[in-house]
Amino acid sequence: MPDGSRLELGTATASYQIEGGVADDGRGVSIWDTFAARPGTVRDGRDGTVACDSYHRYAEDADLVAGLGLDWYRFSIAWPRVLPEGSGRVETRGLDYYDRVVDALLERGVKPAATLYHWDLPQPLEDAGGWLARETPAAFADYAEVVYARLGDRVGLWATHNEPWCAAYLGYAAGVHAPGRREGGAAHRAAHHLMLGHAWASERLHSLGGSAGGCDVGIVLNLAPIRPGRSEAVELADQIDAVRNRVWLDPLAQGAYDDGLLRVAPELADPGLVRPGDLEAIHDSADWVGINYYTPVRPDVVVAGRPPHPERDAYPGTDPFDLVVPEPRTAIGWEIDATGLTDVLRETAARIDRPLLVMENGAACSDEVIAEGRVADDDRIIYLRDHLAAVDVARAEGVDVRGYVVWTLLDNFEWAEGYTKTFGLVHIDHTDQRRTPKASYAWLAGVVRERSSSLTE
Ligand code: PNW
Repeated sequence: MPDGSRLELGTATASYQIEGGVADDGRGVSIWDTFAARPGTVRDGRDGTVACDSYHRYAEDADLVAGLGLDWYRFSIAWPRVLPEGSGRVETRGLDYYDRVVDALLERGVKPAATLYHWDLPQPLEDAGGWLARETPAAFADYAEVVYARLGDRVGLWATHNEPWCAAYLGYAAGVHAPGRREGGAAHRAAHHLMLGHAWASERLHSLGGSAGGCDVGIVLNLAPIRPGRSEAVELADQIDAVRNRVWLDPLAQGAYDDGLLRVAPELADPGLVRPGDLEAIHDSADWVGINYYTPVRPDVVVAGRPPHPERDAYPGTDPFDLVVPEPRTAIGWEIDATGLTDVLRETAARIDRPLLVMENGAACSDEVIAEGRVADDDRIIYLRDHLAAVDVARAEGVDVRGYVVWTLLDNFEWAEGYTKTFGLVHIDHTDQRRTPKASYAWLAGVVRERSSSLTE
Protein backbone atom coordinates (compact mmCIF):
# COMPACT_ATOMS: atom_id res chain seq x y z
CA MET A 1 0.00 0.00 0.00
CA PRO A 2 1.26 3.51 -0.70
CA ASP A 3 2.70 4.91 2.55
CA GLY A 4 1.01 8.29 2.15
CA SER A 5 4.18 10.40 2.18
CA ARG A 6 3.08 11.61 -1.26
CA LEU A 7 0.04 10.96 -3.42
CA GLU A 8 0.85 7.94 -5.62
CA LEU A 9 -0.66 7.93 -9.11
CA GLY A 10 -1.98 5.25 -11.41
CA THR A 11 -4.41 4.28 -14.12
CA ALA A 12 -6.96 1.45 -14.28
CA THR A 13 -8.73 -0.98 -16.59
CA ALA A 14 -11.06 -3.98 -16.19
CA SER A 15 -10.86 -7.42 -17.78
CA TYR A 16 -14.13 -7.57 -19.73
CA GLN A 17 -13.75 -3.98 -20.91
CA ILE A 18 -10.33 -4.46 -22.57
CA GLU A 19 -9.27 -8.09 -22.98
CA GLY A 20 -11.33 -9.61 -25.78
CA GLY A 21 -10.05 -13.12 -26.46
CA VAL A 22 -13.21 -14.48 -24.87
CA ALA A 23 -12.76 -17.95 -26.36
CA ASP A 24 -8.99 -18.14 -25.89
CA ASP A 25 -7.13 -20.57 -23.65
CA GLY A 26 -10.20 -22.22 -22.19
CA ARG A 27 -11.91 -19.10 -20.78
CA GLY A 28 -15.43 -19.86 -19.55
CA VAL A 29 -18.52 -17.74 -20.21
CA SER A 30 -19.29 -14.78 -17.94
CA ILE A 31 -22.59 -13.06 -17.17
CA TRP A 32 -21.47 -10.10 -19.28
CA ASP A 33 -21.04 -12.33 -22.36
CA THR A 34 -24.59 -13.52 -21.83
CA PHE A 35 -26.10 -10.14 -20.95
CA ALA A 36 -24.46 -8.24 -23.84
CA ALA A 37 -25.72 -10.87 -26.31
CA ARG A 38 -29.31 -10.07 -25.33
CA PRO A 39 -30.89 -7.55 -27.71
CA GLY A 40 -31.48 -4.11 -26.24
CA THR A 41 -29.02 -4.35 -23.35
CA VAL A 42 -26.03 -2.48 -24.84
CA ARG A 43 -26.54 0.84 -26.63
CA ASP A 44 -24.64 -0.06 -29.82
CA GLY A 45 -25.45 -3.77 -29.67
CA ARG A 46 -21.77 -4.64 -29.30
CA ASP A 47 -19.88 -6.63 -26.65
CA GLY A 48 -16.45 -7.48 -25.25
CA THR A 49 -15.61 -10.28 -27.69
CA VAL A 50 -12.71 -8.27 -29.13
CA ALA A 51 -12.72 -5.10 -26.99
CA CYS A 52 -9.16 -3.67 -27.05
CA ASP A 53 -7.64 -7.10 -27.69
CA SER A 54 -5.49 -6.60 -24.61
CA TYR A 55 -5.39 -10.37 -24.16
CA HIS A 56 -2.85 -10.26 -27.01
CA ARG A 57 -1.59 -6.68 -26.75
CA TYR A 58 -0.84 -6.47 -23.02
CA ALA A 59 2.85 -5.73 -23.62
CA GLU A 60 1.99 -2.69 -25.71
CA ASP A 61 -0.46 -1.60 -22.99
CA ALA A 62 2.25 -2.02 -20.35
CA ASP A 63 4.50 0.22 -22.49
CA LEU A 64 1.75 2.84 -22.51
CA VAL A 65 1.43 2.70 -18.70
CA ALA A 66 5.20 2.96 -18.32
CA GLY A 67 5.25 5.92 -20.72
CA LEU A 68 3.07 7.81 -18.27
CA GLY A 69 5.63 7.28 -15.50
CA LEU A 70 2.89 6.14 -13.11
CA ASP A 71 3.41 4.26 -9.84
CA TRP A 72 0.47 1.87 -10.30
CA TYR A 73 -1.56 -0.01 -12.87
CA ARG A 74 -4.87 -1.32 -11.59
CA PHE A 75 -6.26 -4.21 -13.64
CA SER A 76 -8.86 -6.88 -12.97
CA ILE A 77 -8.81 -10.64 -13.26
CA ALA A 78 -11.52 -12.47 -15.18
CA TRP A 79 -12.85 -15.18 -12.89
CA PRO A 80 -13.95 -17.37 -15.87
CA ARG A 81 -10.39 -17.41 -17.25
CA VAL A 82 -9.11 -18.91 -14.01
CA LEU A 83 -12.07 -21.16 -13.13
CA PRO A 84 -14.15 -21.68 -16.29
CA GLU A 85 -16.97 -23.29 -14.32
CA GLY A 86 -16.67 -20.79 -11.46
CA SER A 87 -15.33 -23.40 -9.06
CA GLY A 88 -13.45 -26.66 -9.26
CA ARG A 89 -11.21 -27.02 -12.29
CA VAL A 90 -8.42 -24.43 -12.59
CA GLU A 91 -7.42 -23.26 -16.07
CA THR A 92 -3.69 -22.59 -15.77
CA ARG A 93 -3.51 -20.91 -19.18
CA GLY A 94 -5.77 -18.18 -17.77
CA LEU A 95 -3.44 -17.71 -14.81
CA ASP A 96 -0.48 -17.66 -17.22
CA TYR A 97 -1.95 -14.58 -18.89
CA TYR A 98 -2.11 -12.59 -15.63
CA ASP A 99 1.37 -13.83 -14.81
CA ARG A 100 2.60 -12.25 -18.06
CA VAL A 101 0.71 -9.02 -17.33
CA VAL A 102 2.23 -8.73 -13.85
CA ASP A 103 5.75 -9.44 -15.09
CA ALA A 104 5.36 -6.97 -17.97
CA LEU A 105 4.44 -4.26 -15.45
CA LEU A 106 7.20 -5.07 -12.98
CA GLU A 107 9.82 -5.16 -15.76
CA ARG A 108 8.77 -1.61 -16.62
CA GLY A 109 8.88 -0.36 -13.04
CA VAL A 110 5.09 -0.21 -12.56
CA LYS A 111 3.44 -1.68 -9.45
CA PRO A 112 0.47 -3.95 -10.17
CA ALA A 113 -2.81 -3.66 -8.23
CA ALA A 114 -5.24 -6.51 -8.89
CA THR A 115 -9.03 -6.44 -8.62
CA LEU A 116 -10.60 -9.88 -8.24
CA TYR A 117 -14.15 -9.01 -9.26
CA HIS A 118 -14.95 -6.35 -11.81
CA TRP A 119 -18.32 -7.89 -12.68
CA ASP A 120 -17.47 -10.90 -14.85
CA LEU A 121 -19.13 -13.66 -12.81
CA PRO A 122 -18.80 -17.14 -14.37
CA GLN A 123 -22.15 -18.00 -15.99
CA PRO A 124 -22.42 -21.42 -14.27
CA LEU A 125 -22.45 -19.62 -10.91
CA GLU A 126 -25.18 -17.28 -12.15
CA ASP A 127 -27.17 -20.32 -13.25
CA ALA A 128 -26.88 -21.61 -9.68
CA GLY A 129 -28.29 -18.38 -8.24
CA GLY A 130 -25.51 -15.82 -8.74
CA TRP A 131 -25.01 -13.34 -5.91
CA LEU A 132 -28.35 -14.40 -4.44
CA ALA A 133 -26.83 -17.75 -3.47
CA ARG A 134 -24.59 -18.12 -0.43
CA GLU A 135 -22.43 -20.56 -2.40
CA THR A 136 -21.20 -17.67 -4.58
CA PRO A 137 -19.28 -15.81 -1.84
CA ALA A 138 -17.79 -19.15 -0.79
CA ALA A 139 -16.69 -19.83 -4.37
CA PHE A 140 -15.27 -16.30 -4.55
CA ALA A 141 -12.97 -16.95 -1.58
CA ASP A 142 -11.72 -20.16 -3.23
CA TYR A 143 -11.10 -18.28 -6.49
CA ALA A 144 -9.23 -15.56 -4.58
CA GLU A 145 -6.97 -18.20 -3.07
CA VAL A 146 -6.15 -19.72 -6.47
CA VAL A 147 -5.22 -16.33 -7.90
CA TYR A 148 -3.22 -15.31 -4.85
CA ALA A 149 -1.26 -18.57 -4.91
CA ARG A 150 -0.07 -17.67 -8.40
CA LEU A 151 0.42 -13.88 -8.20
CA GLY A 152 0.76 -13.12 -4.49
CA ASP A 153 4.57 -13.16 -4.61
CA ARG A 154 4.50 -10.14 -6.96
CA VAL A 155 1.19 -8.36 -6.34
CA GLY A 156 0.97 -6.57 -3.00
CA LEU A 157 -2.24 -4.60 -3.42
CA TRP A 158 -5.48 -6.53 -3.78
CA ALA A 159 -9.03 -5.30 -4.25
CA THR A 160 -11.78 -7.85 -3.77
CA HIS A 161 -14.71 -6.11 -5.46
CA ASN A 162 -15.06 -3.18 -7.78
CA GLU A 163 -18.23 -1.14 -7.18
CA PRO A 164 -20.46 -3.77 -5.60
CA TRP A 165 -23.23 -1.13 -5.79
CA CYS A 166 -23.25 -1.57 -9.57
CA ALA A 167 -23.12 -5.36 -9.33
CA ALA A 168 -26.02 -5.44 -6.86
CA TYR A 169 -28.22 -2.48 -7.73
CA LEU A 170 -27.62 -1.96 -11.46
CA GLY A 171 -27.53 -5.75 -11.92
CA TYR A 172 -30.48 -6.84 -9.80
CA ALA A 173 -32.72 -3.77 -9.28
CA ALA A 174 -32.31 -1.44 -12.28
CA GLY A 175 -31.50 -4.34 -14.61
CA VAL A 176 -29.15 -2.24 -16.76
CA HIS A 177 -26.06 -4.35 -15.96
CA ALA A 178 -25.63 -8.13 -15.93
CA PRO A 179 -27.47 -10.25 -14.94
CA GLY A 180 -30.22 -7.77 -15.86
CA ARG A 181 -32.80 -8.50 -13.18
CA ARG A 182 -35.34 -6.02 -11.85
CA GLU A 183 -36.14 -6.99 -8.28
CA GLY A 184 -35.31 -4.43 -5.63
CA GLY A 185 -35.27 -6.86 -2.73
CA ALA A 186 -32.91 -9.16 -4.61
CA ALA A 187 -30.42 -6.29 -4.94
CA HIS A 188 -30.18 -5.91 -1.15
CA ARG A 189 -29.64 -9.66 -0.83
CA ALA A 190 -26.93 -9.56 -3.49
CA ALA A 191 -25.30 -6.66 -1.62
CA HIS A 192 -24.95 -8.76 1.54
CA HIS A 193 -23.48 -11.72 -0.33
CA LEU A 194 -21.04 -9.46 -2.17
CA MET A 195 -19.82 -8.13 1.18
CA LEU A 196 -19.59 -11.63 2.56
CA GLY A 197 -17.51 -12.63 -0.46
CA HIS A 198 -15.25 -9.66 0.17
CA ALA A 199 -14.84 -10.64 3.83
CA TRP A 200 -14.14 -14.31 3.19
CA ALA A 201 -11.70 -13.57 0.36
CA SER A 202 -9.93 -10.97 2.51
CA GLU A 203 -9.62 -13.45 5.37
CA ARG A 204 -8.23 -16.07 2.99
CA LEU A 205 -5.65 -13.73 1.47
CA HIS A 206 -4.54 -12.53 4.89
CA SER A 207 -4.15 -16.07 6.15
CA LEU A 208 -2.02 -16.94 3.10
CA GLY A 209 0.04 -13.77 2.85
CA GLY A 210 -0.58 -11.68 5.93
CA SER A 211 0.20 -7.99 5.81
CA ALA A 212 3.75 -8.93 6.82
CA GLY A 213 3.98 -10.62 3.42
CA GLY A 214 2.96 -7.31 1.83
CA CYS A 215 -0.63 -8.34 1.18
CA ASP A 216 -2.99 -5.39 1.56
CA VAL A 217 -6.61 -6.22 0.83
CA GLY A 218 -9.27 -3.61 0.27
CA ILE A 219 -12.54 -3.01 -1.53
CA VAL A 220 -13.36 -0.42 -4.17
CA LEU A 221 -16.68 1.38 -3.67
CA ASN A 222 -18.43 3.97 -5.81
CA LEU A 223 -19.36 6.12 -2.88
CA ALA A 224 -21.02 9.43 -3.63
CA PRO A 225 -21.96 12.64 -1.91
CA ILE A 226 -25.76 12.89 -1.86
CA ARG A 227 -26.94 16.43 -2.48
CA PRO A 228 -30.66 17.07 -2.04
CA GLY A 229 -31.83 19.99 -4.15
CA ARG A 230 -34.45 21.18 -1.66
CA SER A 231 -35.08 20.86 2.04
CA GLU A 232 -38.04 18.55 1.37
CA ALA A 233 -35.57 16.03 -0.07
CA VAL A 234 -33.30 15.79 2.99
CA GLU A 235 -34.96 12.65 4.36
CA LEU A 236 -34.90 11.13 0.91
CA ALA A 237 -31.18 11.91 0.65
CA ASP A 238 -30.64 9.95 3.85
CA GLN A 239 -32.43 6.92 2.37
CA ILE A 240 -30.32 7.12 -0.77
CA ASP A 241 -27.15 7.51 1.30
CA ALA A 242 -28.13 4.23 3.01
CA VAL A 243 -28.26 2.26 -0.26
CA ARG A 244 -25.33 3.94 -1.96
CA ASN A 245 -22.84 4.41 0.90
CA ARG A 246 -23.76 3.00 4.30
CA VAL A 247 -24.71 -0.50 3.16
CA TRP A 248 -20.98 -1.03 2.44
CA LEU A 249 -19.26 1.20 4.98
CA ASP A 250 -21.29 0.41 8.10
CA PRO A 251 -20.64 -3.33 8.22
CA LEU A 252 -16.95 -2.70 7.45
CA ALA A 253 -16.52 0.01 10.07
CA GLN A 254 -19.02 -1.10 12.71
CA GLY A 255 -20.02 -4.67 11.95
CA ALA A 256 -23.69 -3.66 11.68
CA TYR A 257 -26.41 -2.44 9.34
CA ASP A 258 -28.00 0.69 10.84
CA ASP A 259 -31.70 1.21 11.55
CA GLY A 260 -32.18 3.73 8.76
CA LEU A 261 -30.76 1.26 6.25
CA LEU A 262 -32.89 -1.58 7.60
CA ARG A 263 -36.03 0.55 7.03
CA VAL A 264 -35.02 0.96 3.37
CA ALA A 265 -33.75 -2.62 3.05
CA PRO A 266 -35.73 -4.88 5.41
CA GLU A 267 -34.15 -7.88 3.65
CA LEU A 268 -30.95 -7.10 5.58
CA ALA A 269 -32.76 -7.94 8.83
CA ASP A 270 -33.66 -11.43 7.57
CA PRO A 271 -31.81 -13.98 9.74
CA GLY A 272 -31.91 -16.42 6.81
CA LEU A 273 -29.78 -13.96 4.83
CA VAL A 274 -27.63 -12.30 7.49
CA ARG A 275 -26.49 -15.26 9.55
CA PRO A 276 -24.64 -15.34 12.86
CA GLY A 277 -21.02 -14.41 12.29
CA ASP A 278 -21.57 -12.67 8.94
CA LEU A 279 -21.31 -9.10 10.20
CA GLU A 280 -18.40 -10.00 12.48
CA ALA A 281 -16.59 -11.42 9.44
CA ILE A 282 -17.19 -8.23 7.42
CA HIS A 283 -16.21 -5.95 10.32
CA ASP A 284 -12.62 -4.65 9.86
CA SER A 285 -12.06 -6.85 6.78
CA ALA A 286 -10.62 -4.04 4.61
CA ASP A 287 -7.06 -2.75 5.06
CA TRP A 288 -7.95 0.21 2.86
CA VAL A 289 -11.02 1.61 1.14
CA GLY A 290 -11.01 2.51 -2.55
CA ILE A 291 -13.33 5.22 -3.82
CA ASN A 292 -14.43 5.60 -7.41
CA TYR A 293 -15.79 9.08 -7.97
CA TYR A 294 -17.30 10.60 -11.09
CA THR A 295 -20.28 12.70 -10.02
CA PRO A 296 -22.49 13.56 -7.04
CA VAL A 297 -26.04 12.19 -6.66
CA ARG A 298 -28.67 14.94 -6.62
CA PRO A 299 -32.07 13.57 -5.62
CA ASP A 300 -35.12 15.73 -5.51
CA VAL A 301 -38.71 15.18 -4.58
CA VAL A 302 -40.77 14.12 -7.54
CA VAL A 303 -42.07 17.06 -9.49
CA ALA A 304 -45.16 16.34 -11.58
CA GLY A 305 -44.34 16.24 -15.26
CA ARG A 306 -40.62 15.60 -14.97
CA PRO A 307 -39.76 12.21 -16.46
CA PRO A 308 -38.34 9.72 -13.96
CA HIS A 309 -34.65 8.93 -14.27
CA PRO A 310 -33.89 5.24 -14.97
CA GLU A 311 -31.17 5.18 -12.31
CA ARG A 312 -33.96 5.77 -9.76
CA ASP A 313 -34.72 2.04 -9.85
CA ALA A 314 -31.27 1.43 -8.43
CA TYR A 315 -32.39 2.73 -5.02
CA PRO A 316 -35.07 0.22 -4.00
CA GLY A 317 -36.89 0.93 -0.78
CA THR A 318 -36.54 4.69 -1.03
CA ASP A 319 -39.42 7.05 -1.75
CA PRO A 320 -39.90 7.83 -5.43
CA PHE A 321 -37.68 10.73 -6.48
CA ASP A 322 -36.09 12.43 -9.44
CA LEU A 323 -32.39 12.59 -10.11
CA VAL A 324 -31.50 16.08 -11.19
CA VAL A 325 -28.41 16.44 -13.36
CA PRO A 326 -27.26 20.06 -13.63
CA GLU A 327 -24.73 21.42 -16.15
CA PRO A 328 -21.86 21.13 -16.86
CA ARG A 329 -21.91 17.46 -17.80
CA THR A 330 -19.53 15.02 -19.43
CA ALA A 331 -20.45 13.16 -22.62
CA ILE A 332 -22.09 10.39 -20.58
CA GLY A 333 -24.42 12.96 -19.00
CA TRP A 334 -22.83 13.02 -15.54
CA GLU A 335 -22.57 16.37 -13.73
CA ILE A 336 -19.02 17.68 -13.32
CA ASP A 337 -18.35 18.70 -9.73
CA ALA A 338 -14.82 18.29 -8.40
CA THR A 339 -15.80 19.54 -4.93
CA GLY A 340 -17.80 16.31 -4.64
CA LEU A 341 -14.54 14.37 -4.60
CA THR A 342 -13.17 16.35 -1.65
CA ASP A 343 -16.53 15.91 0.09
CA VAL A 344 -16.74 12.16 -0.42
CA LEU A 345 -13.16 11.69 0.81
CA ARG A 346 -13.85 13.81 3.90
CA GLU A 347 -17.19 12.09 4.61
CA THR A 348 -15.73 8.60 4.15
CA ALA A 349 -12.79 9.39 6.46
CA ALA A 350 -15.34 10.39 9.11
CA ARG A 351 -17.11 7.05 8.69
CA ILE A 352 -14.22 4.61 8.53
CA ASP A 353 -10.70 4.80 9.90
CA ARG A 354 -8.76 3.36 6.99
CA PRO A 355 -6.36 4.72 4.36
CA LEU A 356 -8.29 5.82 1.27
CA LEU A 357 -7.32 5.33 -2.36
CA VAL A 358 -9.16 7.03 -5.23
CA MET A 359 -9.29 4.01 -7.52
CA GLU A 360 -11.19 5.58 -10.43
CA ASN A 361 -11.84 9.10 -11.62
CA GLY A 362 -12.20 10.30 -15.17
CA ALA A 363 -14.46 11.67 -17.86
CA ALA A 364 -16.19 10.60 -21.04
CA CYS A 365 -15.59 13.32 -23.63
CA SER A 366 -17.05 13.89 -27.06
CA ASP A 367 -14.61 16.49 -28.35
CA GLU A 368 -11.96 14.10 -29.53
CA VAL A 369 -10.86 15.39 -32.88
CA ILE A 370 -8.30 13.20 -34.57
CA ALA A 371 -5.97 14.94 -36.95
CA GLU A 372 -2.55 13.70 -37.95
CA GLY A 373 -2.41 11.23 -35.08
CA ARG A 374 -3.51 13.84 -32.53
CA VAL A 375 -6.49 13.46 -30.27
CA ALA A 376 -7.45 16.68 -28.54
CA ASP A 377 -9.36 16.05 -25.31
CA ASP A 378 -9.03 19.32 -23.45
CA ASP A 379 -12.23 18.74 -21.47
CA ARG A 380 -10.70 15.59 -20.00
CA ILE A 381 -7.54 17.46 -19.04
CA ILE A 382 -9.58 20.10 -17.22
CA TYR A 383 -11.67 17.44 -15.50
CA LEU A 384 -8.63 15.49 -14.31
CA ARG A 385 -6.73 18.64 -13.27
CA ASP A 386 -9.63 19.85 -11.12
CA HIS A 387 -10.26 16.45 -9.52
CA LEU A 388 -6.59 15.90 -8.75
CA ALA A 389 -6.60 19.33 -7.08
CA ALA A 390 -9.68 18.23 -5.09
CA VAL A 391 -7.68 15.26 -3.76
CA ASP A 392 -4.85 17.60 -2.79
CA VAL A 393 -7.38 19.71 -0.86
CA ALA A 394 -8.52 16.64 1.09
CA ARG A 395 -4.91 15.69 1.87
CA ALA A 396 -4.16 19.25 3.01
CA GLU A 397 -7.13 18.94 5.39
CA GLY A 398 -5.57 15.83 6.85
CA VAL A 399 -7.66 13.15 5.11
CA ASP A 400 -5.49 10.03 4.71
CA VAL A 401 -5.80 9.58 0.94
CA ARG A 402 -2.77 7.89 -0.53
CA GLY A 403 -3.47 7.28 -4.17
CA TYR A 404 -5.24 8.67 -7.24
CA VAL A 405 -5.98 6.42 -10.21
CA VAL A 406 -7.32 7.68 -13.54
CA TRP A 407 -10.11 5.79 -15.27
CA THR A 408 -8.98 4.64 -17.81
CA LEU A 409 -5.91 3.77 -19.90
CA LEU A 410 -7.78 2.80 -23.10
CA ASP A 411 -11.06 3.64 -24.80
CA ASN A 412 -12.94 0.44 -24.07
CA PHE A 413 -16.23 -1.45 -23.75
CA GLU A 414 -18.22 0.93 -21.54
CA TRP A 415 -20.80 -1.60 -20.31
CA ALA A 416 -24.38 -0.65 -21.24
CA GLU A 417 -23.00 2.23 -23.35
CA GLY A 418 -21.00 -0.16 -25.54
CA TYR A 419 -18.24 1.69 -27.40
CA THR A 420 -20.22 4.94 -27.61
CA LYS A 421 -18.64 6.56 -24.53
CA THR A 422 -14.88 6.89 -24.28
CA PHE A 423 -12.95 7.52 -21.05
CA GLY A 424 -9.44 6.65 -22.30
CA LEU A 425 -6.13 8.48 -22.07
CA VAL A 426 -5.38 6.48 -25.22
CA HIS A 427 -7.67 6.37 -28.25
CA ILE A 428 -8.36 2.99 -29.83
CA ASP A 429 -9.23 2.55 -33.45
CA HIS A 430 -11.44 -0.51 -33.16
CA THR A 431 -10.93 -1.45 -36.81
CA ASP A 432 -7.22 -2.21 -36.37
CA GLN A 433 -6.72 -1.76 -32.60
CA ARG A 434 -4.24 1.05 -33.21
CA ARG A 435 -3.47 2.91 -29.98
CA THR A 436 -3.05 6.70 -30.13
CA PRO A 437 -2.22 8.58 -26.93
CA LYS A 438 -4.47 11.60 -26.50
CA ALA A 439 -3.49 15.08 -25.34
CA SER A 440 -4.55 14.04 -21.82
CA TYR A 441 -1.93 11.27 -21.91
CA ALA A 442 0.87 13.78 -22.52
CA TRP A 443 -0.65 16.08 -19.90
CA LEU A 444 -0.75 13.31 -17.26
CA ALA A 445 2.83 12.26 -18.04
CA GLY A 446 3.81 15.91 -17.44
CA VAL A 447 1.96 16.00 -14.11
CA VAL A 448 3.76 12.84 -12.98
CA ARG A 449 7.14 14.36 -13.92
CA GLU A 450 6.38 17.66 -12.18
CA ARG A 451 5.18 16.01 -9.02
CA SER A 452 8.20 13.77 -8.74
CA SER A 453 10.70 16.56 -9.49
CA SER A 454 9.10 18.84 -6.90
CA LEU A 455 9.80 16.07 -4.35
CA THR A 456 13.49 15.82 -5.21
CA GLU A 457 14.12 19.59 -5.30
C1 PNW B 1 -17.60 2.33 -13.30
N1 PNW B 1 -23.87 4.13 -13.49
O1 PNW B 1 -18.81 1.91 -13.87
C2 PNW B 1 -16.70 1.14 -13.48
O2 PNW B 1 -15.94 0.75 -12.38
C3 PNW B 1 -15.91 1.17 -14.74
O3 PNW B 1 -15.76 -0.14 -15.19
C4 PNW B 1 -16.58 2.08 -15.76
O4 PNW B 1 -16.01 2.03 -17.02
C5 PNW B 1 -16.56 3.49 -15.17
O5 PNW B 1 -17.20 3.52 -13.89
C6 PNW B 1 -17.21 4.54 -16.05
O6 PNW B 1 -18.58 4.29 -16.21
C7 PNW B 1 -20.04 2.52 -13.73
O7 PNW B 1 -24.67 3.96 -14.46
C8 PNW B 1 -20.95 2.29 -14.75
O8 PNW B 1 -24.23 4.76 -12.47
C9 PNW B 1 -22.23 2.82 -14.68
C10 PNW B 1 -22.58 3.58 -13.57
C11 PNW B 1 -21.67 3.80 -12.54
C12 PNW B 1 -20.39 3.26 -12.64
